[in-house]
Amino acid sequence: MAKLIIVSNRLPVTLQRGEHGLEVSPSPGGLATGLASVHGPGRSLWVGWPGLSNEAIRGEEEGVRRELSGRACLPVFLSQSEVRDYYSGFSNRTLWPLFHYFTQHARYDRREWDVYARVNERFADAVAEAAAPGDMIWVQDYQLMLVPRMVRHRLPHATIGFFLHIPFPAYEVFRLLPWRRELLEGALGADVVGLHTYDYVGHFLDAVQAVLGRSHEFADVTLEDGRVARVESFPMGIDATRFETAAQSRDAEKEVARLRRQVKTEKIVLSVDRLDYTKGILERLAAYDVFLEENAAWRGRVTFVLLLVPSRTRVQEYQDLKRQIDELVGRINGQRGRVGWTPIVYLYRSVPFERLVALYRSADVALVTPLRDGMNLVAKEYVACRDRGGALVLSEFAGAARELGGALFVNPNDVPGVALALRDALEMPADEQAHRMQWMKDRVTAGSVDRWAADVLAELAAPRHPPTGAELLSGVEAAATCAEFAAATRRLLLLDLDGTLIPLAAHPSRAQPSAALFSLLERLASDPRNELVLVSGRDKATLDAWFGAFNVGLAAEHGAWIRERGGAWRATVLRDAAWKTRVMPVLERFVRRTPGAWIEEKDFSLVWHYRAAEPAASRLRAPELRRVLATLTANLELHLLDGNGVLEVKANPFHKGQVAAQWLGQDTWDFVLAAGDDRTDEDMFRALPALARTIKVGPGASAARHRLPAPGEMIALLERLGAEPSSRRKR
Ligand code: ADQ
Repeated sequence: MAKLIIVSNRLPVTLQRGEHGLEVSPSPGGLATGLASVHGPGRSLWVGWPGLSNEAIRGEEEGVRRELSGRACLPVFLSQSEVRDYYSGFSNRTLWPLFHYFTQHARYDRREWDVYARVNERFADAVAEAAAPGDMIWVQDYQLMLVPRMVRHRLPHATIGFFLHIPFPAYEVFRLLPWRRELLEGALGADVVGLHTYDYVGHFLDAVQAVLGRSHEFADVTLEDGRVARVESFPMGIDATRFETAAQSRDAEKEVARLRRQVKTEKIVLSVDRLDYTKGILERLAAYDVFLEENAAWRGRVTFVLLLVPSRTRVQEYQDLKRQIDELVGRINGQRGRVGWTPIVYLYRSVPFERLVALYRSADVALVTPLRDGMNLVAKEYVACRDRGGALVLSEFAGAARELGGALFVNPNDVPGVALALRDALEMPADEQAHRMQWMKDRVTAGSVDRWAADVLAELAAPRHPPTGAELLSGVEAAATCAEFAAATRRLLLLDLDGTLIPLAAHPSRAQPSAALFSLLERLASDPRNELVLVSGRDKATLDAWFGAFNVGLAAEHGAWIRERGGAWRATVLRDAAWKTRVMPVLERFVRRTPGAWIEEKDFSLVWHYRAAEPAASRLRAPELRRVLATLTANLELHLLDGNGVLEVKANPFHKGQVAAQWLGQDTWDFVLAAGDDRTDEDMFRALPALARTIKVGPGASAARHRLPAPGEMIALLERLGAEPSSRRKR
């Protein structure tokens, strides 16, 4: 039976050396709990580092393997120096700071990069060895960005997903990396590249365009080998039910009561993070200090519980930050505290789940103010633990801000602004708190982590685009084409002009059919067995001037106008809604996140109505949706219209696919040939049956069966058809 192979830096269990030798305990963090629903013996295999270096487990490797294999885990063993260079080094001192816009902390060390690449190879080897045909491989996060491509090399036909848990930065920041190309190509080894938000999707696509020169169609990137990688946003959630149930339990109640006895102030403000410079901890403390300074009435009535879990303690920046936090907490408590009141209760440790839930439950305000955060699950956990009240102050730079519309948003660099938001949160009327919290709770419950994993896996399981190789038309195939043509009596030829039969020129007015081309087309058109249709983006006046006297069908402006043989020009009203199947899910997502918004479907457009939506929600979502749609539809013939309370995506209803369909339906053809060179011709190729002879002229991915290098070769092929000896011309 096919299985899922999850690949991450750390396994969901960690090895430790205890009193009785090696011990196994669950790894902390959201990923292990998040994937619990899909991971288990018989269903999946988890490949990762077990948390102890080779030196520490020397001689016990086999035992470790056996122990882990019972938990469906496959270890990748790393030496101390590899952990230092690959993990603490390149992952956490280059990629982590850079992707969070901390360019001043990022260093570019060639040696560390080499080790990073080598360790990634090791992971890819382990995956390739463990994978059986049909398995799905899902690679996690920035430590393993090269793995998808490395696995693709080893297993060209594998189904591979990649998910980045941290932000993908704007191109101007990403381009600082000396290894930007390798990292992008690495990730694009996957069939599906997942990111938390559409902003990151946009940044990723920008980088792909700028660094690799590859454009995308609705976030589908076509690669050199014709493979298509889909880039998509999958906002990760939490196990909301687990938090909710625990928060309502009797144990939690007891724990809350105990906490309340210890913290005697009227209100509790809480923050929970890994100790990391991206989390904005110093700025948050400064804001709390300003809040106390400016709101004398609150002094003595509020306690700030600052819970930090130790993280990356061997990295210098983290040690420095720890010292600065210690000092600042000491200074604020020393200066502002008094007998009977400590403004900040500072805990530097990991707390068990039940305590964490009780803390969320007792906090009147959660201050979640990272300077940058891929998602931030703490914000969601707080929401899941609340009943009615409670207020969330949330940084606009956390991915979670895209979903939790009921929060009070802050720019964490704006210290007075955060102080103000904290006061507003503490003084917010109960009914407003309840209303905002309910709105967020609905979101957190609907977007659970199970759902997230299921969505990613469903996308991975979805059939991919057919391979778009378009092989060079060989001599044998050319001969076969001629033979088929000769044997046929009802032949349809759909030919594009510019770039296909007429070489492209700097300006369209300079590109003209040659005398030889005119005579070739005339010859083909005069054979009664042939139906020749010239399908162009040119206007009808130009086509008339060139071919008005010919016995051919004409389609101008990509099919907006059609002239059948011997007929007059007529406007077409055609419809095709393939694009809607891609745009609709995006609009639906935004409807789910924007209470009161709805979608209207028209023949040529989809409309996202937000006039009746919650004003706070639509203020946030409408510009975001506009940006998202602009990015996704950048290379398609779709227009985006900003209306009054509406956003409309409108398609050009005419394209060459409809021209092809129209002529295809007119007769029973025994030979169909279509040739074209650009994106607009792809619609034509896709509209034709598999047996049709479709030819892409020039380089680039295509849905056509075959390819010819340039118009010269295309004309030569048509010359051969026109001169076919067995063709008995009746004039
Ligand atoms: P993190 O940077 O670790 O994750 P976050 O999403 O907030 O950030 O997750 C932290 C987790 O650790 C939460 O589940 C929280 O409950 C727990 N935690 C924090 N402090 C704790 C403490 N003192 N005791 C016990 N538990 C504690 C990275 C990215 C995020 C992204 C996640 C998931 O940086 O942006 O949301 O991955 O993709």
